[in-house]
Amino acid sequence: MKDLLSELRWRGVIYDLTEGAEDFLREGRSPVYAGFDPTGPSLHVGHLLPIITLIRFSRYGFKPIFVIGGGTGLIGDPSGKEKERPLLSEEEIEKNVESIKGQITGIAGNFTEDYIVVNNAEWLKPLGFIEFLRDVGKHFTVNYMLQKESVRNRLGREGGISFTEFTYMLLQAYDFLQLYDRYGCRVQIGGSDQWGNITAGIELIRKVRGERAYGLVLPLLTTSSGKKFGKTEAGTSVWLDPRKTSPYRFYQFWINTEDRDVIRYLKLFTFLPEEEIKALEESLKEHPERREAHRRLAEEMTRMIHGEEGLQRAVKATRVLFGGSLEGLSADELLDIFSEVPSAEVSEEKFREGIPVVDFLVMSGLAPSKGEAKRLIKGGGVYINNVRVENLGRRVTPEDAIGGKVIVLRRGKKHYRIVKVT
Ligand code: 383
Repeated sequence: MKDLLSELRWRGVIYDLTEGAEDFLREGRSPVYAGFDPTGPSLHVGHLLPIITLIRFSRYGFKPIFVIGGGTGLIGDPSGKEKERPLLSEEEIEKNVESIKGQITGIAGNFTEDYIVVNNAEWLKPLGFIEFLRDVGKHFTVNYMLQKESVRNRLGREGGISFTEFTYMLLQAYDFLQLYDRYGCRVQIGGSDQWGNITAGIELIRKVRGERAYGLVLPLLTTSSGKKFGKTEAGTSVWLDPRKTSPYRFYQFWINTEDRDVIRYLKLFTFLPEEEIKALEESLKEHPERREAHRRLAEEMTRMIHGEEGLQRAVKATRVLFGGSLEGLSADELLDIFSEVPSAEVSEEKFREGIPVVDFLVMSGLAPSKGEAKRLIKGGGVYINNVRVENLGRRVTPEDAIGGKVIVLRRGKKHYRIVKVT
């Protein structure tokens, strides 16, 4: 790739740019920033695009600054929100700041050492109200603030907008000024919902320092079938925290990308070069059944967030669903992998001396009758923990329970039952 701007264009990263931004990105250099409010204990895949884009900038000499909104998070950004948010407590915000900081350094550190993570509570908390009104508020008319989409959207709505959220844009504007003063930062990026806040910062820098600053906003993603990007089938967010979304689920999220979206996502989210993505596009066209593009996307993303080991476990877990070995997987991982599979329970007591496999199959609901169970076993179509049952007289014993807790039964290629020992 020749230059940042053409790479960003080719990847489809640019939704809009402020005036002069293209020239500055071509010829100028300065740190670049994006902000993340710690409204929860974890980031989700919806936050990844600005993070990855900042890392892309770093490759062209723009040092990335990740701002964690320990101050702004106490106020609440109305952008893109239909309703006023409840305030979060200071303790909660502080806790969230720490975990989000860890997530960001965990990702950025894989790619560069030359980046900054800073908490805006550092300057927002000591800022006095009178000082704020004189040094920041005075540079904005209420008329200007009322024009912002984030405010307009709420004016006609029930509940309106509080003075607190109304003021949010000025805090983000003040952040940009602080980053300009501290680091010479002249570029801010964010999702297109951030346009109003970013341009407010550009205004402030122009008014109080007489300098130009620039903004670039990224597309808000939707899938080709019109759903909001970043949700599972069940409608829950895909989190970066492995305790909230396991690496296996994370991998599944990416590998289940619709065919129409997979190349777009490879461009937006991965660092694969143009030629490799072209080759994957070719493969998708010629051999869609191989799912090479999907697999590559899931691999790149899972490795980026959960490391090589997380990726290997996710791949292994995925193979289990296709009859692969269960070796090395824990009971909890198996419950996660098979969470959509019907399950039965057996008490530890009843189970202690073992249960004849034929009975076990009926009890679990995998076979309708003993006769059918026998027929299935004879036909070689029954598996315990993905190992074929060869012997009609076999008993299922506590030794079969993985971690003492779970037995995976399978009939044929894909009919599974989970039996939990309670
Ligand atoms: C805070 C202080 C700044 C600059 C930005 C901020 C945060 C910003 C915000 N961003 C969203 C968030 O934190 O609320 N006011 O959840 C999301 N971002 C990024 C991206 C996105 C935005 O973190 O579009 C999605 O992820 O900009 O909604 O000085």
